[in-house]
Amino acid sequence: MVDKILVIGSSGQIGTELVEELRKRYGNENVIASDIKEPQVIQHGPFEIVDILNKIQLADIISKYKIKEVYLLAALLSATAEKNPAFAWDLNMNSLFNVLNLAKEGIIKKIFWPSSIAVFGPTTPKINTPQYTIMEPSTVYGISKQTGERWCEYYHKRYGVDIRSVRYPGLIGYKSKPGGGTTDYAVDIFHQAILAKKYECFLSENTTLPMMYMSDAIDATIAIMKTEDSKIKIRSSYNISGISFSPKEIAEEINKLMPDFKISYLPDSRQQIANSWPQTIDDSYAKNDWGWSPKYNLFTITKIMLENLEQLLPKENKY
Ligand code: NAD
Ligand code: AKB
Repeated sequence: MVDKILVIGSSGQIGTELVEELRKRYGNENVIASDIKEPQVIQHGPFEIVDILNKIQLADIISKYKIKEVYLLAALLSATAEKNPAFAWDLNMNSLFNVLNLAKEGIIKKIFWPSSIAVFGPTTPKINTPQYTIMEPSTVYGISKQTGERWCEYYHKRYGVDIRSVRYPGLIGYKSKPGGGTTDYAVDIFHQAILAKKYECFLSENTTLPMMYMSDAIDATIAIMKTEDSKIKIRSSYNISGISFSPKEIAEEINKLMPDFKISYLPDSRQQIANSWPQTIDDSYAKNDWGWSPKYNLFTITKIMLENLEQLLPKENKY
């Protein structure tokens, strides 16, 4: 029998695609989607409104479906978190404690919780950023992710909680809109290319950041969860790397398929956040421990994003 899975924050950018893939693998009825808002796309399978900060609601759903595995995706991302640091801290930390404590009590067996490249800060080496290095994040989001990593490791060592985590870079997909991050430009740019043939970027042209196509991120997530327990050596969070590029480089790639696309630059407060993050990531621990390997490069991502958004975005809004 398959263990029942609960995805919390399932209506967001990652949740939308993770639920679809988990259901393909484990069956619609075995994957329960949950969020405080309705799904962005039509999903086939159970959906429940659950506020992760409401312990009673959470306990009810866990018991109703006899949940054994939780993917906790609810969080405020970097840019949104800066607008309300106190609430971001409350949501990002207490959501994690609510789930960790269910595992500590033996009610659930396994947790996936994502960290981020935001755990690194201005004093971290920016090129080929190592797994173990200086970590002085300067955003409330980064501080919450770094603290979360420490608690994950603590709950594993102290209480034997089976928690698995990766530090996602900026994620790019066409199936849903991003939810308030600094790397969102790398999704928005494709929408605006299709809708307006131009894009005003909120980061400067040479701001290089680590990024990844959503399918690679979903593969990494499911792969780390399926890996034999003894092979997961890091219980804080694993570096994983896809590709790295700047706004100028992605615009050049779009121009190869859409020669009349134009980009301009008007950096805002997100520039400072981007400046504090790595440019490239060393993911050798993930490669060695559980065989991580990305498949998509900038060329394939650009082609997939443009082709799919051309079909999906409403014709009447196009240029
Ligand atoms: P998102 O903002 O698109 O989705 C988060 C979802 O959580 C939303 O649907 C939101 O409604 C839901 N949510 C918010 N408060 C909730 C609550 N109280 N109870 C239940 N649900 C609630 O974010 P995402 O991009 O899907 O990211 C998911 C996770 O991955 C987050 O932890 C984020 O930090 C991490 N991450 C994402 C990226 C990325 O590029 N998308 C990169 C690094 C890490
Ligand atoms: C953000 O920009 O906040 C996220 C992340 C890298 O964690 N995409």
